[in-house]
Amino acid sequence: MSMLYPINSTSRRAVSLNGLWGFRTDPKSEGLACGWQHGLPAPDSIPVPASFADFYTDKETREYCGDFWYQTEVFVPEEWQGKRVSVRFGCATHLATVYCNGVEITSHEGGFLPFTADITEAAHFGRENRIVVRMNNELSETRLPCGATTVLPSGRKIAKPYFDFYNYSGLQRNVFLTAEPRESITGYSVRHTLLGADAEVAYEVQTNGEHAVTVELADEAGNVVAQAAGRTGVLTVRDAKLWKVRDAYLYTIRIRIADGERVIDEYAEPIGIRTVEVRGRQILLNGEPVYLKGFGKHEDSDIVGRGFNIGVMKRDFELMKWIGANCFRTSHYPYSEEIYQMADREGILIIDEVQAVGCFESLMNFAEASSGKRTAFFAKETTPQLLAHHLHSIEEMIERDKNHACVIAWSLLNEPDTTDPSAKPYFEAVFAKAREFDPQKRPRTFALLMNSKPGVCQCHQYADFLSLNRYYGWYLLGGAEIELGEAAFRSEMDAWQEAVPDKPLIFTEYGADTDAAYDKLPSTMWSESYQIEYLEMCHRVFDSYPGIVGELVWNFADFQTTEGIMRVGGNKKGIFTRQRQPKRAAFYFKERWESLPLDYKA
Ligand code: CKX
Repeated sequence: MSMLYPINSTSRRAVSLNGLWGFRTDPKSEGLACGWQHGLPAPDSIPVPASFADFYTDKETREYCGDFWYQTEVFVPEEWQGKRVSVRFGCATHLATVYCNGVEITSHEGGFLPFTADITEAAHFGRENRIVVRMNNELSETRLPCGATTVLPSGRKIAKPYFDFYNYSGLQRNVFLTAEPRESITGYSVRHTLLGADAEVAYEVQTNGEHAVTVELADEAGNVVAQAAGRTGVLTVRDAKLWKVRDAYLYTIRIRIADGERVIDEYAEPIGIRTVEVRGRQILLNGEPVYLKGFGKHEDSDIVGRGFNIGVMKRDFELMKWIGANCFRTSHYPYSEEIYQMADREGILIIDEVQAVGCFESLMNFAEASSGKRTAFFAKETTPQLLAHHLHSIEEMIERDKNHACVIAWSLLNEPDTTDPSAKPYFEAVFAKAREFDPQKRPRTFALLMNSKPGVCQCHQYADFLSLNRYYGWYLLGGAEIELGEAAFRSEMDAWQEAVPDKPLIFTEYGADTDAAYDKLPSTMWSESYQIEYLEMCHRVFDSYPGIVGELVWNFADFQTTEGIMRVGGNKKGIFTRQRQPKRAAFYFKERWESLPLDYKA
């Protein structure tokens, strides 16, 4: 299935289907038997894109877990006869089956990646058509992200995430109605090589037909700077302007299928030319060392939950630029495609994470983080099913994001259980697949939970660079004991430097929950002063190890989680509030990050 982002071109049409859709929960899973695929009885109206949860004032709907349905009417123009017409979902969380005029079209599993429902056969041209989507947001150990679903005596289902973010669901990203020629470009990839001042862009184009393919590259002024013919080839760019951190130059690649002079299909997209690799203890962009400064983030905001919000996206990028950040991890799932497009434009680096979170049996893994608990999450009867879904999600993520200059690495799991040898074959498969799918062979990593220590972790050898999530001074030895936290932190770092002397190491999480505008003199945990003291301690540690080449603090902003005794209105480790205003720590970061050079530690 093509993962190309919908565009308009001489041959293609993309019409937004965002707006108010019909909505119904289906707690007894009776919708299908009752014929809801033909149309929902008395639907409520709901905005798309958005998560459904936070619109509602009753707890049952907010916490709803089970089957639920969306529907809309789409007009398919008569002049699209002969084209392939599809509905393209940015995501549907977590399971979806799509119907057009009552006819089942397709199903998709995994709530954070796009899919297309080809409605050409079922659609009526020149008329309205009913699109109905049956979805399900239950959690299990066979699907990502992992969790459980419990059933209350009343029959109500409750999601029990093994992860620390709210199980927001629905049509959370842009939806398009698209028309493409029957013979079309279905995908393409680019790989960059720098040759002195010039660059070579090796490309590969996939189509579903036999006609000839041509490819050209235009600079930002629209001048064509390189051309080639054939499904594979090389575009040579003289005096190439490279894509750099916070200094992004974007060429436009234009691919055509033609029959003589007649253009059959045309697809164009901005691309940046850059290389990325790991060498020794450095992460190199265009052959030069980069020190990563930034955040683990979430797609999360008031009212719309995990729904893509173009305004929030803009504000987040402005804040990242203001604070001097250059990188973020898409914790803990691939984000909306528009966010990568913006990162490409802004020159912000992304560590792209697949939704493999919760692979550690615990309601929220921080509770087990420092306990030394040994489990064997990957030795279950259900593991083969989970692995198959995981590999498929990696394939989809890489297919979707492989051409983005901003994506410098793949994060293949967050805080998995790595302490039992049974994890090894699972990791081997996951890391091998990412290497196989990525034409650019980007570095691969995973975020290590506090339990995954040198000598205990069975899996860190698969990562091209190590990504540590560490909370000395918060979950472990915090408050008045922070000096013990620092000592324990340093002794773990000494052990890592010895165990892995030849790979870069970055922090993908460190942080302290902090109530905005709550302070104490002297500081106590949760106060703004403590957050800064905690960060100063962490940075003292980072600054004293040459092998540490990145600091992505947890989290960019406060975010919603499941309710519980550890969380007051969500996770408060944000450097910004959920409303995107600075805590005092933001000013502290701005000073630090603006003074650290890009090649810090080179
Ligand atoms: N890491 C000890 C995963 C994130 C959580 C973060 C936290 C944990 C910490 C694990 O999704 O939010 O507890 O703040």
